[in-house]
Amino acid sequence: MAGDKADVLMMEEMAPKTIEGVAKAFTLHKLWEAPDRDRLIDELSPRLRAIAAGGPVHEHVDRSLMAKLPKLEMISSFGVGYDHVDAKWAGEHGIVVTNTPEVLNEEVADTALGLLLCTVRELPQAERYLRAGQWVNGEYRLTASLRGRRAGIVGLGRIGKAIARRLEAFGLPVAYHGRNPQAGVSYRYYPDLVEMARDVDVMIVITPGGAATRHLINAKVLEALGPNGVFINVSRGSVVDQDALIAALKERKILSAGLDVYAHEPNVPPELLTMDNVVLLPHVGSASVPTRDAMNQLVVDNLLAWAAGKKPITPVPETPWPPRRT
Ligand code: NAP
Ligand code: 8YV
Repeated sequence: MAGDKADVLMMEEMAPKTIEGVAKAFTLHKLWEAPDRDRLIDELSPRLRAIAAGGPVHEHVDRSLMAKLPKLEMISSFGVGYDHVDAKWAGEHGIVVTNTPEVLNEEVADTALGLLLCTVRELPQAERYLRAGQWVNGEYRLTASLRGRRAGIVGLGRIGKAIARRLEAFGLPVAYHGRNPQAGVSYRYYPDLVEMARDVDVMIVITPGGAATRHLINAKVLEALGPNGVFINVSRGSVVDQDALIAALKERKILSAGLDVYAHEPNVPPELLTMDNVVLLPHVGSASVPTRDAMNQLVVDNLLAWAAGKKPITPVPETPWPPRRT
């Protein structure tokens, strides 16, 4: 087998640079182009050792797929969040999963702050007002302010800390909630999310998605955030009970929301589209050319490291290296 290119199954259409990078070093199989996906997977089953996953569709790599691929060793996933991959099962079955952390921290934090400013100061609404030619009829209405607010971050990880630094620069006191206090930070830690929601009037969510955080933000949390509360979600749509959020916005239980992520992307509930107290982005947290380039390169580099018999650059915590079956 020496000299043979390993087969790599790509789950969805990734960026051209990733497709090129994978195709150069491996035999690439494009699942999204297969006329019969099950048949392609059956054909590859005796020899497939690696998968490239992640992208706008978030095509799932679940245990039923992995169980069909007895030679599978490696899943290189695009994006820092990997809730579309059953990493626990992979780790237990000797499969390493990699993601693309760190290279997007500052970009996503910039987006979060941009979204916060747009939401509080209604900047997209004001621009729409101008474009609609309404300025000549009078000034845009006065808005809420970021001044005097206290911020609570849900998930003070890599990106959460980058958001916190920006909030500090904007003069906002920062608190945070997570399962554990973070080392090396002086921000106030709240083990109880509702208690933090009561004490802040800006809440920014930046946890992973998946079962452990599903509907972490519910009606009770939003009610505690209160009628002056600004809610920002740049994590995953699954982290928020979307119906409860829509109800809280409608009933003015919170002031406004800025959202980059939704429960069923790319579908956005029509009710949100008609509200004037929300700012809606189409999951663009990391979506700049240089940051996406760095993420795409890391997808390829992780595969190359694995193919060279080295430790992949960014394995996720659920999948130890060297791999072992448990
Ligand atoms: P990270 O460094 O792993 O940080 C995640 C943080 O969430 C940690 O502080 C963790 O603290 C906390 N957390 C995890 N599970 C939790 C739970 N059940 N309850 C409360 N807190 C919990 O990850 P990151 O690199 O900052 O990325 C975070 C997430 O942002 C990604 O997983 C992804 O979903 C999202 N993201 C979105 C975009 C976008 O385009 N909108 C871009 C990049 C990332 P504890 O372990 O102490 O709980
Ligand atoms: C990705 C993200 O662009 O890294 C993540 O977790 O959410 C984004 O940066 C997204 O996963 C791909 O659509």
